Amino acid sequence: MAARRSAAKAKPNVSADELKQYYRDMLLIRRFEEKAGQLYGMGLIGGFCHLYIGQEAVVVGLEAAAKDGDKRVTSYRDHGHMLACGMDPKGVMAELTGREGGYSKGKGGSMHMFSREKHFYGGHGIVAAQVPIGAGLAFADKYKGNDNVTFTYFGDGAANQGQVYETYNMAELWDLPCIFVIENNQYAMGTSTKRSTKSPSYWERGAAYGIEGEEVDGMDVLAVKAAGEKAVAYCRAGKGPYILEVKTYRYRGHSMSDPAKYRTRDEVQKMRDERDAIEMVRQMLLTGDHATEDDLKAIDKEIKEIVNESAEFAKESPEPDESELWTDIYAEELPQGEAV
Ligand SMILES: Cc1ncc(C[n+]2csc(CCOP(=O)(O)OP(=O)(O)O)c2C)c(N)n1
Ligand SMILES: [Mg+2]
Repeated sequence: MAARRSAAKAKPNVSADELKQYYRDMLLIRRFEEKAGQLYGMGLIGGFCHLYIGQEAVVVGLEAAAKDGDKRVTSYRDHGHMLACGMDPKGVMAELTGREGGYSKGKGGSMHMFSREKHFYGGHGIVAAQVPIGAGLAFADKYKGNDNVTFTYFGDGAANQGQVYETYNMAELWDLPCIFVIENNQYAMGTSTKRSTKSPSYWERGAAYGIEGEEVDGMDVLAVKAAGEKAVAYCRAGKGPYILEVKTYRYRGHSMSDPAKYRTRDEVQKMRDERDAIEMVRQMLLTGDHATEDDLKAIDKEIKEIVNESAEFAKESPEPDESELWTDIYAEELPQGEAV
């Protein structure tokens, strides 16, 4: 089976309520990340912190195509993925500040959070390490005989790693229900895709392994949702893995310390002005008469409150007790069949 270019141009019909939900979900990620940036600046968040601002439509569009039981795994740029799959903003923010109320009891920080309840399997600091893990999660579902799929997210930089291609080979060989989502934000730290590869159409590389895939406009939440639905249907039908190369852009630096010498301010501003995913949905809501300015203001206010509450919780939650140094080190053996 050869890969083919079949960009999802046909946009799905969505109701006004669904469109408002995507607006709300993307705005939550953006405001949460802005707040995380502020708390970092105040010294309340330590270590690494990679913000997702600009890329919101990717996870919101794909989560709109997911069902209960589907799994997701990603890199260190993970806050948006957690919020989009329904994890509690308070637990995520408190993990960022290293507090007891965080998803990893304050011991993991920004890059190491998990939720079995929401089937979120991290949060991985080693570039591309999550890719074989994603195939493993998909293997577990195939083995159990259910129709769940796993969204395995990674960046354009990660896409040049060897383990990605070993994983592609096994995933196709065993028809694993794994959607490889390449979040191509055009940069790996300070290295642009132009400087790192002569084969910049990452999804097409799947052809070498017989994996189908396509490129998607990652600034258009409806295009992402449409492509996600197609990929999900393919995987659920037992046809094997699928690659979505989602073209996106991050507005902030790679992490909180980034001299930003590798791109111009104008380039970033142009994306913000002309391609912003949240603004696009905002305009759709207004021009389609699905919402008034006042409706949108009310949503903004509601999101602001959720984010402020999460920040308050993250400041007030105590630091973990010293005894926590000795917990969660070894995995407890789980009864057969309950591993994931
Ligand atoms: C194996 C490994 N090599 C290098 C690093 C340092 N590093 C962290 S992020 C990163 C860039 C990855 O870029 P990309 O995959 O495009 O993801 P993005 O940060 O753009 O989301 C690098 C080289 C690392 N964490 N792990
Ligand atoms: Mg990148």
